[in-house]
Amino acid sequence: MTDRTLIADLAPLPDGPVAVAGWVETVRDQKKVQFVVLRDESGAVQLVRPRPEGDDEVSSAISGLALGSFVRVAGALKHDERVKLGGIEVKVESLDVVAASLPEQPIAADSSIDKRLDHRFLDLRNPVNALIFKVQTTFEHALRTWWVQHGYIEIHTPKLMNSPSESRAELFQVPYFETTAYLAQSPQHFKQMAQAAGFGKVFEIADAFRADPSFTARHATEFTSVDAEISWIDSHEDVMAMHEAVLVAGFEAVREAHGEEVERLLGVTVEVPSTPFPRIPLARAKEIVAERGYTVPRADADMDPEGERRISDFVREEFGHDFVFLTDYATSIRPFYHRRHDDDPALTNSYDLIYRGTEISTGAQREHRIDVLLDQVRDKGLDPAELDDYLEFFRYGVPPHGGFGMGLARVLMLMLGRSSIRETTYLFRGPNRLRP
Ligand code: AMO
Repeated sequence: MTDRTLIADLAPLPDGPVAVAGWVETVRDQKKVQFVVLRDESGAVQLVRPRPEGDDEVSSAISGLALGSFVRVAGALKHDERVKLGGIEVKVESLDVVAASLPEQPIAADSSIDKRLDHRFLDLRNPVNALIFKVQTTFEHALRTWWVQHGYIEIHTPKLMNSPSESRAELFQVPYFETTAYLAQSPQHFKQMAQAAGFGKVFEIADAFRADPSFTARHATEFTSVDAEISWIDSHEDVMAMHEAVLVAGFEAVREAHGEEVERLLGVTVEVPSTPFPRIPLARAKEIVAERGYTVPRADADMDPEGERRISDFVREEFGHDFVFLTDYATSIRPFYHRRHDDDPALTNSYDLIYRGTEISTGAQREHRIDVLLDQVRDKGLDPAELDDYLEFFRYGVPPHGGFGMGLARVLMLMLGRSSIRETTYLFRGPNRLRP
């Protein structure tokens, strides 16, 4: 490993010799003194070099630096309150260009998102963008830790399947030797299989694929889905209670590890939600937005994005909360595997979780009784033969169970006040984007 001190670790050191390495962010090449801002993955520091009479090797190297080049520097650390960047500077004694950059940077901080994505590796050198993925790491880690502490088993389900995992819509097909495979739209079948296997409580954080041709700020063709599934529940209420608890653990960890930096770099306060989150039946939510002047286009349809924004405004005003569970979706707009109400088969034991005006999750109790499940498959016009591998899980006894799926990039987008999941996905995939 290169012998270097991380820039973030310089400040507590006494004045004296140090070695640092990073890329050149700015150069001010003045007659009497040269300044360079050097950045590594931890932060930035000012390098300074008084210019000798007649240039020497080091001053010539600094003059010739292309922005973005990676350099290694040995020099003397000096604390000086007048230095705006952290009150320290490094007086350069030697400077090696480890890897020179091309002279022109193809993007700037204000380039279009499409251009930024074309050069994503440069875009992510911007500490504002890198911070998003530090937050993601902390958030994911906190969810995983919460689940492990509560006795969950982590599973990795296959992404190549012989049947659709959700519906025939939005399905990627790939040639698979003599047959055709489908890319998993969710781990739905296999997280339920874990309940038939007696695992009790499982989670998975993994990619899901949807051949969704939309260009909205919240749709991708490949996204990270955060999934959990638990047995021995009485209703979707048990799933919601787990869902909100694990989210609180995630938000607390982010606030503690990055709250100050998120505020400084992104101008956003990380707010840990209180529990329980408000719950509103979908039918009532539609009435509420109608009373407030917006009619969701079709009575038998899901909330549309405008309806989601409006109900979130209501919940913020009424309950001071950023989250709301919309519950009890109509059977007609839910998949065959959702458990229907015992006393009203037109409604399901299900929910969507809306956060700051956008759906981030769907959850439900599942139908675990094979005879009822078969009826529901037929009722939806599906062919039981095509779902036979899935249905087989239910032929040997499965406890009542339920779970949820949540889009990771959507949570981060809303938590960090970003305008699109293109910014909160490491490498976004959409209908027009298959590179880099
Ligand atoms: P659903 O299809 O609602 O439910 O997906 C769950 C969550 O996944 C995210 N999501 C997406 N994110 C980005 N781009 C997309 N194209 C996309 N599609 C979905 C959303 C959404 O709320 N199996 C069920 C979940 C369950 O019941 O356990 C499912 O997949 O945040």
